[in-house]
Amino acid sequence: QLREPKTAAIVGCPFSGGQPKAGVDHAPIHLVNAGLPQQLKEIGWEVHFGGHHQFEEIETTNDPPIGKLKRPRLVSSVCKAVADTVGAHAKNGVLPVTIGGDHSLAMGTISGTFSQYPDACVIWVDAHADINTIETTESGNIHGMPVSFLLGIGTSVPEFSWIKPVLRPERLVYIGLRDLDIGEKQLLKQHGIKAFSMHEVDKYGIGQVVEKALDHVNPGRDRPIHLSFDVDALDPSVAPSTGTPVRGGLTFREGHYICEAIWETGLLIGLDIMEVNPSLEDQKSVEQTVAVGCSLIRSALGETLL
Ligand code: 4U7
Ligand code: MN
Ligand code: MN
Ligand code: MN
Repeated sequence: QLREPKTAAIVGCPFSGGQPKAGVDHAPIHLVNAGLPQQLKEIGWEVHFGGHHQFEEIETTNDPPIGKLKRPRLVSSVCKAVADTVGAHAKNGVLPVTIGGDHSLAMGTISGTFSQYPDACVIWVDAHADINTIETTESGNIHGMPVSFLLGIGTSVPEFSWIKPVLRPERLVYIGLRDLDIGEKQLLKQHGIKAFSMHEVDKYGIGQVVEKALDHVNPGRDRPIHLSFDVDALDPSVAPSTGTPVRGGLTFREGHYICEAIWETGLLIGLDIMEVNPSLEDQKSVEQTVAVGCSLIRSALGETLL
């Protein structure tokens, strides 16, 4: 499906409207300034990067909450623009590598890749399930909700009606979960969604967890894979600069192993690296988190240890 020579497009999304903390919008600039485009060239990719997304033209002055949802029109418009960009890259046989920004952006990235690969599956690596609906959300922060929109569960919100329910519950699997709201636990059960929490990572080891996760969403190893990686899946000692850190997360190697194993399938068609926030913690933590973001991307794009 991907063209030769293998080509990646860096989709920088300086967006923070899906959550309340400033700074997550600066992550794409930091990852690119840390040398990401050149690093990908060095591992054999042709890289398209035409500057970061500009969301300025999007109207934000009159955007009152809908139910509890905060900045709903802004988030929707931004994600729609991202869906169009990511969808165009997918159509051209280019691998879209989206750098957030907050995780609400995945409504755009997954809508984009699934427009071209409707039989794809999603591997969602996160401390959180991001599956709250307008009924279950307590925070109203839409970065905790993208999965519900993609599944089409919960009362539909007209402002988001462009999002088609492209994702089926059996084509979604989580790795790394450890901080779910009560309503989210119920939704996972109700819809029979497979999840490997940190408990399963401890029990089976990351190698078996990734194998089991792939067996669930991709038993024939023939479906395209979209990997949506929230850096808060990693332990805060590994990725400290993120908005909603939760202790007890993936080690550096566990995180990279997931990326390496998905690359090895040869099925990766979309990648998101979300929720790096260079305004949080000290400078050393920021540099560490930005570097981890870059190295997760390199691992998912085939960098090998030997
Ligand atoms: B992230 C939360 F309540 N569940 O809905 C919520 F705990 O993209 C957190 O995974 C969401 O970082 C975290 O606000 C969203 C909360
Ligand atoms: Mn800022
Ligand atoms: Mn997330
Ligand atoms: Mn998270």
